[in-house]
Amino acid sequence: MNIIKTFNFNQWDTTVDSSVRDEVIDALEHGHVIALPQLEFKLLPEEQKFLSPDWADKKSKNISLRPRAGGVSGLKGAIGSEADLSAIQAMIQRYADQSLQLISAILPSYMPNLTIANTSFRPLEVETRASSYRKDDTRLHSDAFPSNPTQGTRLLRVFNNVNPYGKPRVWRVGEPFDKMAEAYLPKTKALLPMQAWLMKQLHITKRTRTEYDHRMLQLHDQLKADMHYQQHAPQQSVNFMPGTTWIVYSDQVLHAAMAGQYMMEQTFSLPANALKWPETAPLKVLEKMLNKPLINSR
Ligand code: AKG
Repeated sequence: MNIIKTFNFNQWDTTVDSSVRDEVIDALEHGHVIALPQLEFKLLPEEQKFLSPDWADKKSKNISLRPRAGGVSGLKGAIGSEADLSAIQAMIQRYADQSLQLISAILPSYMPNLTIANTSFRPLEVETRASSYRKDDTRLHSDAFPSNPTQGTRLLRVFNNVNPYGKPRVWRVGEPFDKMAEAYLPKTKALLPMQAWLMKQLHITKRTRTEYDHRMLQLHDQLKADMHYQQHAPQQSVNFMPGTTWIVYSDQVLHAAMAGQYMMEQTFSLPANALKWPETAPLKVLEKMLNKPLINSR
């Protein structure tokens, strides 16, 4: 099965027939990557100078715009004038706005329940020497974050390769989430009593870690630790060429970033119940396998 589903949209505010919208949502929710090779994020002439690793604080790797906190983080301290700071912020904000336009055009049923999360610009070459295996995104994984529990909401991400030298963003994309979970979920454990409460009190987590988050994190870590899985699991390599946009549920699609430099990324979140096919959400897949609820019903 080719996990990449390609469409020829070339406008962020494209007009799409309902039959094509159905194709997009069905493929996306069933774990395909939606590739849009003709949907370019155009940098303005005065923004070309931001295509340099020198702008990034090497510790954070991403230059991020946080919708709630406002402002840009991850910029190297002493670099740039006030004008540069506003210009880089405007560039990232334009990507956020265009990504939202795109979702509104091709996935309009999501709009009432969509939350806009961080937008990032990644000017560094994909890191091949991560500080620990858990942080090594060259290993296949589905997204789960130790300090940032999603509590079951989906992670919908819109990427764009803005490399000016023709260099692709090279990913590996793995097997379907449920196939991986069948093998690895039995090796995960439930939360200990008080564990989630304590982590929240100690500010280890930004909000309460649910059993869902706890199991997703263990799946993430186990996969990254298993070099046999990394090398031998079903997978395909994909080159996302400059000028390509791709959309993916990164909590579901097993992915690894192998090479590339200069990429834009927008994250949205969405409750599992707002999907057209809620049963495809990792939350529902894991709840079905364990035969119990994994989040407190809210
Ligand atoms: C992630 O953000 O989860 C990744 O695996 C990195 C994707 C990329 O940088 O291309």
